[in-house]
Amino acid sequence: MRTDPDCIFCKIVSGDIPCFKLFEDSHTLAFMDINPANPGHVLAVPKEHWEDVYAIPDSLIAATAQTAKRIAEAANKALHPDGINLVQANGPGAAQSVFHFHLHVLPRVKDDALKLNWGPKPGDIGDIEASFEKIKAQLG
Ligand code: DGP
Repeated sequence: MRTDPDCIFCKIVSGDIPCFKLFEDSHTLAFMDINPANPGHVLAVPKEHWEDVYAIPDSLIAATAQTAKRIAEAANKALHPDGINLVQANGPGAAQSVFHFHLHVLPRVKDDALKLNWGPKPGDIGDIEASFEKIKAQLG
């Protein structure tokens, strides 16, 4: 299995570091986040070490998403939050701090003022189209 001896999540997967383990299957693990943004904050990870969304194989991101869905359903029933965000960071600019792919399952309380909420406002159509053209060109 792909692993990194310096990775904190690999150490959790191997059992070298304890966690509040909620769920495990052959490819994924879900455990409580040690720095919760809100009560009930959970992380779903692939057991293999893949740094981010660019590196992780399709099958493993799918398996991790399925685990996150299972956790979100359980947290919704157990905690009755006002909502749940699934959040995932890639790179320091997106505030990724652990470079082992993970999905945050983040229960929300109305008006909890987490910085995640950017407050929708209309974009510039020219800017939107310019980004659209660049990304579309990469998709082929
Ligand atoms: P991110 O910043 O998106 O890479 O999120 C990393 C999360 O990992 C952050 O919310 C805190 C959590 N975390 C870091 N170290 C540990 C740990 O040792 N145990 C647990 N359970 N969570 C950790």
